[in-house]
Amino acid sequence: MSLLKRLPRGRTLGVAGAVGALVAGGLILAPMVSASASAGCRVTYTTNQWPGGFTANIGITNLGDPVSSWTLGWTFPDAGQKVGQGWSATYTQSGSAVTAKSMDYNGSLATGATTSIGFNGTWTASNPTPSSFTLNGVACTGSTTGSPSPSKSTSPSPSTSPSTPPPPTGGTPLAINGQLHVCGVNLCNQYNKAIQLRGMSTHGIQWFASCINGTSLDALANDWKADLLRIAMYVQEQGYETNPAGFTAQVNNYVDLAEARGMYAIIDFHTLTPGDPNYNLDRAKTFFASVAQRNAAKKNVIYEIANEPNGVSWQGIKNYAEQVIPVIRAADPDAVVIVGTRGWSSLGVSDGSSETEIVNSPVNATNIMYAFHFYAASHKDNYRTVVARAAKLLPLFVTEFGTVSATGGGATDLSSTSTWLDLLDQNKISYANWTYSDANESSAAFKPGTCSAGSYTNTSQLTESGTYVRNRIRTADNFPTS
Ligand code: IDC
Repeated sequence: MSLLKRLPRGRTLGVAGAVGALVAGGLILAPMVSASASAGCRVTYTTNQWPGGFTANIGITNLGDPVSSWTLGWTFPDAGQKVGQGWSATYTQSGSAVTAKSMDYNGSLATGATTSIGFNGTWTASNPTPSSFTLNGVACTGSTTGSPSPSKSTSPSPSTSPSTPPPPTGGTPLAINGQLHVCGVNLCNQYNKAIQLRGMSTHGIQWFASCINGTSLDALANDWKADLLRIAMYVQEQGYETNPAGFTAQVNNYVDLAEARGMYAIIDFHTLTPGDPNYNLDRAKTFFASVAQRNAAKKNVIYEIANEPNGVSWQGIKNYAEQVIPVIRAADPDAVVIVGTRGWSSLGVSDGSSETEIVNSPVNATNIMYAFHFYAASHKDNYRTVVARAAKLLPLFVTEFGTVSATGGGATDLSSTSTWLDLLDQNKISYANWTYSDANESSAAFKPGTCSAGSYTNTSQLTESGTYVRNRIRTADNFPTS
């Protein structure tokens, strides 16, 4: 895995590299496409609609021999349905007939590989779902026509089975792991293997936007070798509530910057004061409907619906989650969602409770994880005992931790931090450190003035916390692909 970690970010091995790897593995690949080539496809088409408009998300799975480009075709059942702005394909509509042609970067589809495209559309009378699709002219029935080519029929490799994605075509965390999902108590990658993501949280993006830009995120991806950026969008304290459209756009921009560098992005609805997330329920629904629709086709987005509930019961948090999660699912059905927990996301411990209240009354939703936060100088063995126990029962994600006290300041406690991170590593619990900023407080990774100076790779600019956390994060990942 250390080999993968060392690949330059953004570099793509491409199909030729993948084929070479198969040959090197002892398989015999037919160099030519014979007349009996196999073709076939499966298409999923889901929509989120409102009066007059809709978003369509389309999954295309190639069940036949590998293709280097593709055209998906379908006919709208209603003459009033129109394709508007689309992504990940070039769309053409003539009457009710639509074609979506692949782009340079997603035209290659190995046997069994899936790619996702989508568009925003409009409708007038009704908006029925198209029922038949073609890929390169062949009907997508979910089975294949023609004989499989010899390479496929003799291949024992799971990479060519229709249910397993092909090998990764790049070395970034996102390229290797693809769309994530929750499996048991773990976070799993596209190969259904448990993984741990390690990265950094922004400070409040209303205050420290100067620290998040292409240059700083190049450093986070390439120098820190981080897998993850958490985008802390405060709702109060001059945050989202003061300018919903502006903060939504800022978050989306950071999602794109992280994606371009092969990193995952947690969209953190950073509620803090007041502590009851229901205070922001309407804002949360509006915000998540928008970001989930906009980012539905992306594989790097994880939604964190409430940062640190406090002064509120678990039942109150659960009620909130069960109203916000369906809003996200309607637009982005396959993304992982993280739910904050009682007592500043302490699994209830800071309120004298424990994980038991969640185990006994979990959020009624699938593909979700629960947040746990710690500050190493404040939270020690009694918290670790609960996390060690809860890790066997609940999918946990440490979306925020500090090496310092819960104030965000004070002395670092690197001994406690190291004990914590070892526990998280052992249980493959993903984490993000507070903060990738130059705030004048000891939890910040950079010394004051770093962000205005604009260079992020000189280690003399790191604080004690930044030095320690960078060294932990930049060790090799372990992302199994088989
Ligand atoms: C802190 C910031 C600090 C800011 C304060 C109030 O570090 O600069 O003045 O918030 O907005 C949390 C919260 C996180 C806190 C952090 C440190 O999620 O917003 O940031 N902390 O106090 N939970 C525990 C600690």
